[in-house]
Amino acid sequence: MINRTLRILIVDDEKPNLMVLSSLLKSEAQISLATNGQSALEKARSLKPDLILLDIVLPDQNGFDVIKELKASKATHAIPVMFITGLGDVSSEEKGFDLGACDYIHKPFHLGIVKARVKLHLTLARQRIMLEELANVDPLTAIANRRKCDQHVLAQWTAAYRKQSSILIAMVDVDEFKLYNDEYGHDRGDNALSLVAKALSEQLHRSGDFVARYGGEEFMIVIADTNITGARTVIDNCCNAVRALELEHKSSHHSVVTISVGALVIEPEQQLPKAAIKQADDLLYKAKASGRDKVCW
Ligand code: GH3
Ligand code: MG
Ligand code: MG
Ligand code: MG
Repeated sequence: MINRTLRILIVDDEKPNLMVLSSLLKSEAQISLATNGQSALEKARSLKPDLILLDIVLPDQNGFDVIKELKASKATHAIPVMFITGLGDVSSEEKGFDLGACDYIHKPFHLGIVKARVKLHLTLARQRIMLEELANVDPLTAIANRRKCDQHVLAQWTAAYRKQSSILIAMVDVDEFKLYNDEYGHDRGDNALSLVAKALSEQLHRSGDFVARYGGEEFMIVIADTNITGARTVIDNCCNAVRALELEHKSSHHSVVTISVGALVIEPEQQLPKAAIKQADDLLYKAKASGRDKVCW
């Protein structure tokens, strides 16, 4: 199930069209409006709609140029665009599809047909969101999975390389978790992992902060644009937050569930992601060897 309302951006320079279309579609999605190409592009970037209804004849740039810009940008290329236009000739329609439109509706439009086609594209959007979630989210903890993590690390590394900034990579592992399962059973173990994931997420407030379940009882934290001081604070907060859950763990030396962390701040010019992850792993091993419930830098 998708837990958010879908969004449609309607772009048309004629106010009566905007009024008719928004009143027709407001029961299907949250509606935003734009009356020219520039504002359409801005709203597409900021609102990230699930569907754009795009007029072609607009006062500034035409709809073909707008879709070209949408498709050229990483932030907007996946948004389905449906033309709704007075240009009824076959070559315009063909051009619209060539440029990546998902549909092409002629004006004057028939209300029932517009609604039916919009509903179809919203259904496809919902299915796409669900597939993305299945591909990227760990079902037990509801945070990102390993697949998403690998993509994220690579994307952050590339961005940091370009900006000449640093990123934190931290490998987190729950201490003595095999013994936890042995003592309290697998279900309680699952529940503890969910709570640990939630505690870690709650310490990561900025938009560049990221946590994923990397494997069984291992998590990875990635923080963009950071320095060693900021990074240390966040990681210490994560360890404290897990300890503060006070999940009883009788067979552990620490008597509650704790984590060990191997962490480093990398400068992408000096280190590839794979080498950084290997180093975080080695540091984690050191944290384990030196008694657990520790962070090694
Ligand atoms: P260490 O402190 O050295 O990390 O010890 P550990 O026992 O945590 O490490 P080990 O690698 O020996 O065991 C990891 C345990 O984590 C064993 C495995 O059953 C448990 N685990 C992994 N994934 C899950 C899961 O999804 N649910 C539960 N309940 N347990 C899991
Ligand atoms: Mg127009
Ligand atoms: Mg482990
Ligand atoms: Mg462990």
